[in-house]
Amino acid sequence: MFSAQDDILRYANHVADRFDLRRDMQFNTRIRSVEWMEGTQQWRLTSEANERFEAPFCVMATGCLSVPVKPEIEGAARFAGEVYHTGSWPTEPVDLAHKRVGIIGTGSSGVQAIPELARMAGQLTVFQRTPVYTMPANRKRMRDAVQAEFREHYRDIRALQQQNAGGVSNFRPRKSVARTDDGPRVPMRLLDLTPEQREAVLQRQGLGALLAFRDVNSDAQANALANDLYRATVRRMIRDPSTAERLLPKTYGLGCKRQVLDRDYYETFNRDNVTLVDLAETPIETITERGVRTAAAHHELDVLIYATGFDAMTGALLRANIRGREGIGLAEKWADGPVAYLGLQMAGFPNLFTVTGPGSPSVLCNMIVAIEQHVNWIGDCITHLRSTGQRTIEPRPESEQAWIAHVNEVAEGTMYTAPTCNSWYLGANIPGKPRIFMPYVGGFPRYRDRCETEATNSYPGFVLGSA
Ligand code: NA7
Repeated sequence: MFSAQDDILRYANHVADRFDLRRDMQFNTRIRSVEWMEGTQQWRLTSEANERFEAPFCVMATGCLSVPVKPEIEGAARFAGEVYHTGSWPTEPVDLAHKRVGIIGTGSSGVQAIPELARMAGQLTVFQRTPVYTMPANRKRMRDAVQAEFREHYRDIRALQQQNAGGVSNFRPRKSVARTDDGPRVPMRLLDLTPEQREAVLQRQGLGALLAFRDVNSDAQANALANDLYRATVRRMIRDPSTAERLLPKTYGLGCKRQVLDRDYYETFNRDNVTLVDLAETPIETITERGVRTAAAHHELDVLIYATGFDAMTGALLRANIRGREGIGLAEKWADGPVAYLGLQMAGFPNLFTVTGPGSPSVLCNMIVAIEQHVNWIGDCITHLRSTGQRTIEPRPESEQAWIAHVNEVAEGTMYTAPTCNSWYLGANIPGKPRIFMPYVGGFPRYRDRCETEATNSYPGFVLGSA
């Protein structure tokens, strides 16, 4: 359960080989511009090596979290030690033994890297700007009996994924007795439990149990209670009370940011070789040749690791320099935030498709399920155009506007968009990026039905052109 990066990479390579996909792939090719040629009704892509490619359709499958970002910190270029970003970690092993390592950032990447780094490094200094809510991942080896049952029910699992808001099956093996109690199957309300019952649930199931209560994500009072229970539990896990206080999130609630899962995160701060620096108290003033200077101290480092996240959802699309009809750039169209229909297409950009684009379930759905649905929809759409003698498709501007209004409406009132919440879902991690909730929170089945209605009715929300 919870495959590691090397497992997932091996699986991706296996799929590429098994289905003979490599003959259609060109690696190490960064596209620097994507232009619509009105005369030929083709997209022209130009690579950094000035190779040109022309095609009637262009599918941007550029990923939601594929552009790592480093904050601009004064003096950063001066640092003479090794520098890494968690999102572009080298493929060759990095030797950290006996080194003084610093890490900036405590999102998923930081939280998951910190315990590993603490085991490998001589000293680890964690620079934390905002504390995080993190739950134990309970990563464990999948037992053979469990795996056999997943295989046996493979088709049912795929069908169940289609019916679930997050594209997950929630399949639980029956034959093998689950060794841990994973929590209530039917979500209960936290507010319905007595204090003793709450304590018993936490004791039995750990912190992750808080996420199983349906009111924690929808009711401010339940959310505040869950946040208190979370903090009380974490206080008991950390030996040094002042470190514990610094690690506790207090300015926002559970459910605002993408849920982080960890292994041994809090326990790591009980190690002698780990130091927490709270940037809220002592901000970074500058990076020097030999380390990081905060308002309180100079931290000498051999290695500096940025776990500072990604320009999410729109970053890769905006960097590709896409120009549609009349040479209008995507950056111009999206100056106030991403505008697209169903997260699949943009008015003014005919025959350009985005896979898991902003305004689609994307990162709020099992990504494989979301990607598969988009790829199938795009494939069917191109087949439809070809079989009906049409050459172009793009959304009607009014469809885009109505969809954006709906995307905003369903996000309204959720913990994701609470005024105290800052997350990459909102673009809040990138200075100057418009604050817009980018993924579609209305659930995968509802979204898929909407896409299917478009296809079965010959795309009424789009304009189709024959020449
Ligand atoms: P995230 O979740 O965006 O986290 C980035 C972290 O870096 C977060 O703790 C930030 O603090 C911190 N950060 C960013 N800029 C700075 C500066 N200038 N100074 C100090 N700290 C900073 O990225 P991840 O890579 O962890 O995870 C992204 C997704 O990948 C994750 O949700 C999973 O879906 C996989 P902040 O909270 O902004 O104060």
